[in-house]
Amino acid sequence: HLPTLAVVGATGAVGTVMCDLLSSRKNVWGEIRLIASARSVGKTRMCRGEELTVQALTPEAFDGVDVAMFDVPDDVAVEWAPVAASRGAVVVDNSGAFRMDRDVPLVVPEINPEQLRNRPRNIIANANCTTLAMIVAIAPLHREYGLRELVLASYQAVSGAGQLGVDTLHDQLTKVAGDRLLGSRSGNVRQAVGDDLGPFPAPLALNVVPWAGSLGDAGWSSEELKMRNESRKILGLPDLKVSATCVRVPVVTGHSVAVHAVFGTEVDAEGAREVVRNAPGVILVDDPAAGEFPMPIDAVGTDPSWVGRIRRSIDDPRALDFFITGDNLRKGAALNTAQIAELLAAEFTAGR
Ligand code: 2RA
Repeated sequence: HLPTLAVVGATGAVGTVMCDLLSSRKNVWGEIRLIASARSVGKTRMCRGEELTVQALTPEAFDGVDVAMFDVPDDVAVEWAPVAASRGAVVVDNSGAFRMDRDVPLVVPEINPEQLRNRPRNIIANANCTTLAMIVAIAPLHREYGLRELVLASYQAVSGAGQLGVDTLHDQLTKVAGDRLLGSRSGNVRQAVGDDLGPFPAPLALNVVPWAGSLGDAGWSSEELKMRNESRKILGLPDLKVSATCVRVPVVTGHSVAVHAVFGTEVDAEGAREVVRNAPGVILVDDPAAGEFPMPIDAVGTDPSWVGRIRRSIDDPRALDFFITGDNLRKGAALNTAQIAELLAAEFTAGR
């Protein structure tokens, strides 16, 4: 018998992509159970060609479940992931609640699949979408050149803040469309957009907002701290220097990161391109003369992280500058979760 899968948070932005992925990837699952909060119970979703009815989040919903994917807010994950684990499920959690827990591996299948075995709590964490989009390209370069430091600037899409983020941007774009004075000295974007900012601290339409997440220590945002802490854990480099500035941009889906990476040895751009060409989960899109660079409008809906603009730093022969774009709902969330869950499914199938 094939393993039973539960998808918790099945009706959110990530859950919806998850159902698409489960319908298009190799089918390794027996029963699939969709689970969500009270307001979604009874809704139906197409998954793998079957119409499934969303069930309530209760302890009993996990009975007989082998693998449970969670895409819910941190506080819900803190309460419910241990419940699912106590009922015998292995949990793959996409919230921030467990990522830095020493007893919870933070797994990216292309980079550290061996960590999957080390799961005393039967919980495995999925990294933050901004970290994930970037790290699949950083890891092979680290293996080649020995990473010492990362200086990062993100360009994050509104779907990172869920469906409400997407709806907010589209509503704002409607409000600012057509007024050619907006964004100049004589046209006030704040006024045109009004007070409804959705999940963001400022208007996103015709703007960039240097903020994502909540306020952490010393002025750093939670998103910036995640990029640092999660990169260190995934790469197994506890002393890696990381400085990130996280910025929200008026893009629907596709997180991008501008990277300045300093290595232990001298680097060259063509060598780095070769590394990226041969690495799993990334594609090289690096021909500026032909107008080819990584961009969200092209990367959305695709699995790999797109890497381009690779240059050796002019002033440091050990440093590379480059640009990465990845679909924050796919590799950034649902796809990485699905890949981890498929490795677990293979364990179940082999063990039976
Ligand atoms: C964002 N990374 O883009 C966050 C969501 N997990 O808002």
